[in-house]
Amino acid sequence: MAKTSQDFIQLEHEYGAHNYHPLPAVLKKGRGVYLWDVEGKRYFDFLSAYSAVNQGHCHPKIVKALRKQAKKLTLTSRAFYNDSLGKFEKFITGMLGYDKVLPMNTGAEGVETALKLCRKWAYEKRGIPENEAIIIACENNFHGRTITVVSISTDPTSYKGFGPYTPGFKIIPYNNLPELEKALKNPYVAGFLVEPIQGEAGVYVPDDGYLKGAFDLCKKHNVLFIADEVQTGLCRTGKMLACDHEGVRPDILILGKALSGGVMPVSAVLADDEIMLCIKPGEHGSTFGGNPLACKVSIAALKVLQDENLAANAERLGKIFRNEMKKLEKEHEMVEIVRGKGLLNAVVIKPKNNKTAWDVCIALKENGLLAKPTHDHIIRFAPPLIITEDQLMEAVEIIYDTLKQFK
Ligand code: IF1
Repeated sequence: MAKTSQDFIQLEHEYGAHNYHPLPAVLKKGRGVYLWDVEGKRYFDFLSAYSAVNQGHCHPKIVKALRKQAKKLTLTSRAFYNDSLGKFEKFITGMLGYDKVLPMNTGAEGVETALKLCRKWAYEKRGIPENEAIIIACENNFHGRTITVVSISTDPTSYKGFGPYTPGFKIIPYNNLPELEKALKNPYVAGFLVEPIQGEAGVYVPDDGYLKGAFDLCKKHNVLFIADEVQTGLCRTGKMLACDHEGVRPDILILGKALSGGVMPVSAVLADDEIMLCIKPGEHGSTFGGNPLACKVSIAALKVLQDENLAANAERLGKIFRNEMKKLEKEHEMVEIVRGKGLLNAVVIKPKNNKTAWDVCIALKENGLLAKPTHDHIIRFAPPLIITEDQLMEAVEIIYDTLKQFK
């Protein structure tokens, strides 16, 4: 009977695919900003399941909605109507200001749905010849793990060995308007898929004005601006959507992760009728997309974001966090730069005495804070958005003390 962390790690090694290299923390309980491992040790969660638990682990209001609906009706499939989907659709389209929403499950499915919508719109509304549509994406993107999505990745870890790749994409540098303008000269370009901040790439925040400039260029060429806000959306960067920082309203908006508060997979694509109605009945969907359980959970998760003013909290505490980390930049040679927006931040670690970001994360874990390096030298710090200033300062202390160990 597995009891210790090592027992559970061994079980996963023995019986599970080796498609991850997790930090050696075996977690059994989560509440708010905290996680507990099987030995009862408590941690600050500074990854938030990659921004899926913005509302904090096991938020009581979201769990209550889950339990209530789970006893009534969990899944009907879309072969029939149900009494929860319309309520969810009305709620989220009203909240975010779009005509319609197409509900799916994972973020990757949301991205695939957006790509299909864009292509359909290209052929039906833009008059681009069938099968000729081109969608522009950015270097160092991360949009998920399906074959079409890894076809546009520039990270060999994501795409190598999974070819042949889906055609119909053009990759350009991120945060580079002249390159976008050049690519838009191709009359077959139908869409531009972009993360408002590149999370996996290491929390790359583009220059102020990039999103607005890109949006305006897309409008000039009648090309759809498609925002992947799976990670940056839902208050993570200090606004409801990261695009809100520049007043950009994406033509197609992709959400996931915190759309359920981390309770179950829920994703969604929002667009206005001119785009959304290009997909006709029977042309797209999924077994679980828009299931009653997901709908009720998601309404509760969205209400928590609003009721607890999580965007404002992320904005305020993110500034405090970056100020504290910037002090570290001065004092500590391993801390190269700090960057981020709201509570999506990253610290670039300069390896010292062959100690890398991984070693720092192991030490952080020993000191009670969980974070994960992205690539070899960047540590993303993204706590649940419900974190208080006191909790944040306690976590900053842990980061300070841990980095001192590497002096
Ligand atoms: C893993 C990364 C983050 C995403 C954006 C779509 C998706 C993601 C901007 C797809 C998912 C997850 C996937 C997860 C780890 C995590 C991740 F490290 F992989 F890149 F957050 F940065 N768009 N990101 O960030 O959503 O299908 O996963 O629901 O694959 O290891 P999904």
